This record gives sequence, structure tokens and C-alpha cells, in this order.
Amino acid sequence: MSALRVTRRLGLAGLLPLLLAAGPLAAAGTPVPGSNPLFRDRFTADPAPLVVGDRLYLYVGHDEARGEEMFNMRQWLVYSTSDMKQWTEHGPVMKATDFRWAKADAWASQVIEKDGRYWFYTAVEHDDTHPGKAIGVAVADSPTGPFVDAKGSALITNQMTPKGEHSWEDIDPTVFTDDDGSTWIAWGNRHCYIARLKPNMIELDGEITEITPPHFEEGPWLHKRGDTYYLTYASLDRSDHTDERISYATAPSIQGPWTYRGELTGSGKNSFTIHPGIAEFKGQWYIFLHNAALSIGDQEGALGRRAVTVEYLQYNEDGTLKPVVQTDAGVSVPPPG
Ligand code: FUB
Repeated sequence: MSALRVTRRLGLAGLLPLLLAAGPLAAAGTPVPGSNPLFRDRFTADPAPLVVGDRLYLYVGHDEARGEEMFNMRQWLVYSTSDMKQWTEHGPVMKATDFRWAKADAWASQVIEKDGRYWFYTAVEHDDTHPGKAIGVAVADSPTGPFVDAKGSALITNQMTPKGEHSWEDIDPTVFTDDDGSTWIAWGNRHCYIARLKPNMIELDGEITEITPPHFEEGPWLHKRGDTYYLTYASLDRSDHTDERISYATAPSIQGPWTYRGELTGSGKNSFTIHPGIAEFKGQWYIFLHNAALSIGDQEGALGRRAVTVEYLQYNEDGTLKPVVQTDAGVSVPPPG
């Protein structure tokens, strides 16, 4: 059916929701605010939201891979919004090599606020004194930085979790403060670990416990709603698909026991990896993800050229999560149902 006939049949009012749902380039080549991907002038990955007052800050890794390069991630960027539609770019907050003991790889991170300071936990490649990936912690007095190494050495090294058979086991930290004020850090690739942090935020307080849920691959994210704790993560069911999806587990306490709840999303378009970041903002829950559907000039989306997206996150009455589909429209349209 021609565009003219569609317009006649639906009228302009009927056409508007279709145009919005069409996503990024609906209005004369201009992205619809809130549509996906969120940022189109550079490649971004591993989104980690943080709500501070009436703004939501979004920390991302900057994907700079060229050609067939796998990953080239040197720095983290931060954006913020007050309405989930218009985003302010604050630029780089830190480079991997700002940790003097690290030599590369600004991989996935999360920032949380505690006692008025902002604590930035992230994965990097350690120098040869502790080979493999490691988790560092930096701190700032503002959510936009500047962040500086808070410890002067890694918080977690590859050698602290000897079970893993590969050098990138200790990545993708997620941090969560429970109602009693205790802060917990979970992380991992193939194996998922959790430990309590000391009140100083730069040391582990006690044992590291393994909590690996079914099909766990990487990218854990901890959050709580009501009395339920959620562990959402990138999963890989090697028996039936080849790209990561998002799965989740729930628990009655941060210390478990965790119950596997199944897959939450499919794979990100064109992307082996996918990575969740979850936040409640102004009464609405959101899940940030990434895919590799964005092209910039002659650089097409790829493993190391990803693009951050956002969708509504909705709960069933029993606290389980409604399936999430990555859309072009994102949050430019109202939440379903
Ligand atoms: O961005 C580098 C790595 O890819 C992250 O640490 C993983 O979660 C995956 O997204």
C-alpha cells in the first residue's frame, strides 16, 4: 500500500504512533528522542545507569575497534538525562591506564553513590605483576568525575579466583547497597562471584562466594524491588544459540538462595555480547542493553563496535520480569500495556 493511501486511511493522528514506532529516523532523518540506539556519533557498550536526584547518569565503555579488531576500549564516557529523551554528553570520566597498575581495556563498569561520594568499579587488564583481568575502584565527588584510583592497586585480581580456567574471569563488577547499609560486589565471566565490601569501599570484607546461575556468561547486574533481589546477566546456552542473551535469577536475600527464572531477552542484533544495566527512574523501571546495529560512516557495527539501547522493564504481579524485546522505538513511545 502506498504511503499516500496509508495516510488517507489512518489520518495524521493515526499515523503518528506508527511513525514513532518506526524509530530512529522517523522525522526527516532526525532521531526521535528516546529511540535506539541512544548515542549515534560513537560506539558505546556495557551501559551502567546511576540515578542521582532528578538525573539519570549512564556510564558506558567507548568502543573504538577498527576493521577486524576485536575490542579497543580505552576510556569510559558518561551521559545524563532528566527525561530519558534528551541526553547530555559529559565526555570521558576515566581511562583504563589512569589505574597505574593497569595496562589496557576499559571494560564494563558500575558507579554507585555512598556517603556522598561516587565509587566506580570496573574491569581492566592488569599489568604483568598480576596477569589477566582485574577489578579496580576509583572515586569522585561528582557523578561526572574526575574519578581517581581509590586504592592504588586492584581490588580483585585473576589470582584471587583460581577456579577459572581463563584470564578474563574477573570482569564486569556490579555493586549494590542493601537496606542494612552493607555494600556487595558481584562479578565474573563463566563463574559468578559475590563478596561484601568493607565500609571503606576499597576492600573485600570476608570470603568470596561463588553463585554462578545457569548459563551464566558475564555481565551480572544486582538490583532489588520490594522484597526481591534480582541477579540479571548475559547468558549463553551453548547447546542452542551462539550469541549471548539476558537471563535472570531472584532471591529473598542478597546472600541467596538464587532461583533461576529463565531468559529475559533475545540476543542484541549483530552482537555476540549483550550487557544489562537496570534502574528505576521517576517511577519507571528501565533496562539498558547494547547491540551492534549502528553504522558510523564506513564503520559497521561489530563485536567491538556496539551501541547502547534502552527499553522499559516491567514486572508481573509475582515479581517475575516480563520478556524484553530490543526495539528501534525504545522509550520514545509509552510503555506497553
Ligand atoms: O565490553 C567488553 C566486554 O564485553 C564486557 O566486559 C562484557 O560484559 C562484554 O560486553
